[in-house]
Amino acid sequence: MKTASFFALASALVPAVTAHYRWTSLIANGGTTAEYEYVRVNTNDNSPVTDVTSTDLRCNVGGLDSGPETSTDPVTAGSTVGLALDQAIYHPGVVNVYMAKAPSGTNISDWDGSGDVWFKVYQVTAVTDGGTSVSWPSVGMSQVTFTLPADIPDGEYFIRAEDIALHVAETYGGAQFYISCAQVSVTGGGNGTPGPLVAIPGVYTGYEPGILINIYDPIPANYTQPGPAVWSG
Ligand SMILES: *[C@@H]1O[C@H](CO)[C@@H](O)[C@H](O)[C@H]1NC(C)=O
Ligand SMILES: *[C@@H]1O[C@H](CO)[C@@H](O)[C@H](O)[C@H]1NC(C)=O
Ligand SMILES: [Cu+2]
Repeated sequence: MKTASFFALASALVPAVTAHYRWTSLIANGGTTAEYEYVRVNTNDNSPVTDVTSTDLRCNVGGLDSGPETSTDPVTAGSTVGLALDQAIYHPGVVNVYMAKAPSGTNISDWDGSGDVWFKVYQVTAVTDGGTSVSWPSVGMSQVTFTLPADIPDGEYFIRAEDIALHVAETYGGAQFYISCAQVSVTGGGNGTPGPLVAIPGVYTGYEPGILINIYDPIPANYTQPGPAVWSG
């Protein structure tokens, strides 16, 4: 998914680690938790998902099977939560964070996140200036955090982080999705109505202007963040 010269460069800059940055750890209760303690482990070493119609888009390859070995972290509504990466993001692109609430009575370790259940809680978009330059603030980030809305209903949720790498996104299927799902149990919440709700897969067609895009030529004069609006409670 990358050129030989890029791989050599990345290898030189980031020695002795897996090829790609991975969302490995939940951030909650004032700290960063152990790798894959509360994050569902994948089986593809985080090679990117490129098929937006695949269920792999939901929690990465293998992520629908690794729930039983993943713990669920208690968190409080209104507190700061997030996901941390094993190394900083190095592809130009954008980040979305979605959540989905397991049906009451369903153990989230056994849940597959299917249906129109996902809402966006946070995003990192591009910065454009009318076509002279574009910057990607997610590059260099090694974590994203956000405030859990105070009125989010109590229950068990996925927190799903998604980096959409756009360096070879000029052809259909070229955008690369780096994904992980964490498991949390929210208490102290309220009666908010998270939304708009979308399905994953389903939320993207792959033809969105922010997904099927040449980010180099011409330099984008504007950028449309993929996915629904952020719900902030
Ligand atoms: C949910 O399932 C996991 C994995 O099977 C288990 O360890 C955990 O105790 C269950 N949680 C509850 C609240 O039953
Ligand atoms: C920029 O704005 C135009 C006009 O609204 C739109 O057609 C185009 O898709 C946008 N480009 C991006 C990358 O969002
Ligand atoms: Cu890559």
